[in-house]
Amino acid sequence: MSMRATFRPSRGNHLMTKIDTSLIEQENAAREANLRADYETLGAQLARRGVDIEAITARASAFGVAVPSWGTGTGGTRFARFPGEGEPRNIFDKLDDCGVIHKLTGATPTVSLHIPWDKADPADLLAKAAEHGLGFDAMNSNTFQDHADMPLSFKYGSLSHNEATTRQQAIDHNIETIEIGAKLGSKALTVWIGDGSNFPGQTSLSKQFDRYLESMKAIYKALPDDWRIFSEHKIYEPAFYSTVVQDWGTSLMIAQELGDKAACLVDLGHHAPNVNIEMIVSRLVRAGKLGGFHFNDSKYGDDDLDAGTIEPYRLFLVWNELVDLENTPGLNLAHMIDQSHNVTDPIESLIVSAVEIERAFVQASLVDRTALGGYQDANDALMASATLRAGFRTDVEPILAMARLRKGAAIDPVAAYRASGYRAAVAAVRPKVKGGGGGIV
Ligand SMILES: [Mn+2]
Repeated sequence: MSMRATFRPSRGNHLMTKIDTSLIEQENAAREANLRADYETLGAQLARRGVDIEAITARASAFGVAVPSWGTGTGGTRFARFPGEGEPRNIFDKLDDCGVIHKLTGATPTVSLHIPWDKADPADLLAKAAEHGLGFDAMNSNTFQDHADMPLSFKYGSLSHNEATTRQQAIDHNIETIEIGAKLGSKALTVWIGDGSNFPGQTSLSKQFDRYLESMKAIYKALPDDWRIFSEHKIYEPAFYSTVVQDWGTSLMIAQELGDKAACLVDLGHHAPNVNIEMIVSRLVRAGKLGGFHFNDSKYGDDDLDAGTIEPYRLFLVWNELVDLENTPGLNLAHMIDQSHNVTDPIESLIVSAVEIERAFVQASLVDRTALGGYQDANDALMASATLRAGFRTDVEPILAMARLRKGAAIDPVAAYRASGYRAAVAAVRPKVKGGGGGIV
């Protein structure tokens, strides 16, 4: 498509595409003494609880979550998008921004791409990713909007469309996304569709789901042996009456019907309000069908707010299940962020979000599971709950910061980012984008 000809990686000029290592060292030098004092104090406190701080710091160091390429640009709502300064112009700018996030946090070693938005020559993508030491996580297909180079419209559906020709177009796009991903070292395809209906009676709920399953089986057949396919459910939007893959029950049916290479992807914002998401985690792990996560936060619906900003305890409880079940045979989870940044610098939001997701993981790692099991067996609800919350209440910032310092990332990533002047530098070469209609949500 036309983007392919236009988007080329910039080489050999003076664009700022990285944060200087010396700047991070300088920023860290100003904070290192205080960090070491805080780390020692926390280490002594954890030792009294029978926890070796170094073992926890090693877990924090090994932690990684994928950044979504689309998260580096300003998102928007159905009503409007207000672009920021120095918005990435293409996937190569996005990969530069992802490189900045990883260099400062040391916690985002992979990027999740979206086709067609990120379509480019795979060799160029690999070269740009290598510049930043980045790899590629799950690929995302897109049949929730029309493509300039496709003859048929997805207005009335894609994989579940009532016309076989439109379903085939959607299947072909998913297979092309797999083929691009295979060249990039990705090992999974995430499928989320907007198919559904806006009026009762508009479509046959049963036939529509049958058509969807038939299409997914065709995509499944095209998966390389070492690939997985993730089914991502979402309760509503853009179809507001019914959605084909609306909840984890349907997602589980899909994964079970497709086969061993199929699993469910849970997006934290894709549920009805107050749904017990940690229980869904537990059930899907039990079924051997939890494949991955899209982290974000929400207040009312699929808000795509920054992880940990609204309900940090819920994020902790999800991680508590994941840590509790982490030794389940065959469990292999893809952790990804899926957020829309409307009023912040997307790089700063992604930095803070990655750290908050890691924080919840580390706090969950502090839960005394032997004591918790004992209280559960004794029906001591009060002490069981208190044991859980002891992990959540612990300020693990010194552990997170020490893990970053040791891998050459920043003790205070947002402060280092602001000190670098990266946004102003890229704004000088990335033309200002005009605001407009609704963004992608
Ligand atoms: Mn998602």
